Amino acid sequence: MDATPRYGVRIANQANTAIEEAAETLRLLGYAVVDAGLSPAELEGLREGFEALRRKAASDELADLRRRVGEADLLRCPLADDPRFLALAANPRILALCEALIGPGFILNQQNGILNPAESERYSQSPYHRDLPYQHFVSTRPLALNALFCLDPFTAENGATWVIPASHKEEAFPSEPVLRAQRRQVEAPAGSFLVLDCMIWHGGGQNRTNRDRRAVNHVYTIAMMRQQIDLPAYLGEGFTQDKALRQLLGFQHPQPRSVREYLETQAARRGV
Ligand SMILES: O=C(O)CCC(=O)C(=O)O
Repeated sequence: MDATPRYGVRIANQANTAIEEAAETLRLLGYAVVDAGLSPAELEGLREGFEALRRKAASDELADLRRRVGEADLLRCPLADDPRFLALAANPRILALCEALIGPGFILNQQNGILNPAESERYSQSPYHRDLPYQHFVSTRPLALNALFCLDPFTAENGATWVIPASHKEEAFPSEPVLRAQRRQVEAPAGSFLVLDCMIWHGGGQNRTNRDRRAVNHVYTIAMMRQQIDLPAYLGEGFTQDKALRQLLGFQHPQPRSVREYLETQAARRGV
């Protein structure tokens, strides 16, 4: 690619791969679209899995509780019930992006199936928010990323996500005129991830079509942050012995409940 004419430049970024390009875009704007690299059959399998879990969630023992807390359009932690969602959480392109931006040792904080319902005014993710809610700070590196997998295409008609570009670099929520002038709706094809710096202000759009718009979000964080659900406790010790998956799911970062447990964890880590 020919270099764009410029002058006075002494320092310039280089992006030689799609991941490097996405990482630079995320640093600059706080969002980027990344192709997951899945086959049509894999994408279809995830859609089937999503529908099966939705049917189960509509009538299982937690259905009433979900409705009471306004979570009827959310599927919490689908990877616990279907290995296809575990593979999605471990997508190599997203893990490479997390490695580049968060650094080694990041963990999965949460995975949720999200439904933007057909012909709806709003849903749980419509109001603008940060994925580290109630936080107002600027950090030089991302502490957390959200990789929102598009099971369906994200379009202006079905409520693609609105973002306020570069708002991860400002502490405060923008003023109303700036928000309205600068917000941008990000369209993305099915099978891609919309990746967000967790400090960017964003919200789901209005779905004006007669079909639900389905997505699966993944929040990855530095290991010091508490997971939404304690995944090692929820999944159980026998869930996987794969070392990389155990690191991703937080098994390598147990929270000791006593000084003895803390010392024992340290001794096990050092092999002493
Ligand atoms: O559904 C969307 O478009 C936005 C999802 C969202 O806000 C989130 O995952 O935090």
